[in-house]
Amino acid sequence: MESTASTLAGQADQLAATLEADGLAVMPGTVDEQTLDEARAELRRIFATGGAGFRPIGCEGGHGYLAAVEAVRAQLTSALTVVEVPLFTSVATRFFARLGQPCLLNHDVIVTSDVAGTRHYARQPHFDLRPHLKLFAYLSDVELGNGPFAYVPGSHHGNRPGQDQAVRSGELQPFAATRAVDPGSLQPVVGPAGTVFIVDSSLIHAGSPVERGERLAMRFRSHYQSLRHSLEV
Ligand SMILES: O=C(O)CCC(=O)C(=O)O
Repeated sequence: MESTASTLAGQADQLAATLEADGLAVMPGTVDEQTLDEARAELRRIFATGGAGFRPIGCEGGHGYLAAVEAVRAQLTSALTVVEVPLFTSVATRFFARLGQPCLLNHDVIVTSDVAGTRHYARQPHFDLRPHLKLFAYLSDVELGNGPFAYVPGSHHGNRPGQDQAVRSGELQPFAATRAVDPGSLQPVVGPAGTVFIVDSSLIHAGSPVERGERLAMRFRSHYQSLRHSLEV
């Protein structure tokens, strides 16, 4: 019988290959209902109180808060069990090995609630200013009408040279360059609550508008140590 370690390594190899080819890979597995309920309650408490250690990220008509994970760990005990899993660590380690630079795994977290009319900077197709790996988790069912994350498969390849250069030099590209992109054909990621996916931030992507219901989500960012997020969006 195959050992757990070699099964994990095989899954991580496969996910890392999908991430490399497409720029996005959906993690296998499901999250149990109790964990989802508790994680949702944790996010609702942050939205209701403003959450000690979090700061708002400029989201009109919805909620969006950002924090360093270590500063808010106690407020996200169930939410963190969804994403602090060995499979992600294995994939992320493979991803960051490409440039041979040290990284900070799950360094910061953004928790959001998008409803009809919510507006924020991520509606516009872009790639991210600071190259990183994003771990995205839906805590509500996400269908076409309620704001799926959308991306152009393979578009990270075109943006990579500039982003790799940013990592090597420590100099970010101009913000405007990250928005002057051809949105091509954005493909939505739909899935039930508990869907978790990994995104190469060099990918062209956007948050689709919500037409009905709510999209409750969290995203964790893993950074090259040299270009860690300064906790600005
Ligand atoms: O909210 C979304 O679906 C998109 C988020 C996004 O663009 C980002 O994290 O850079």
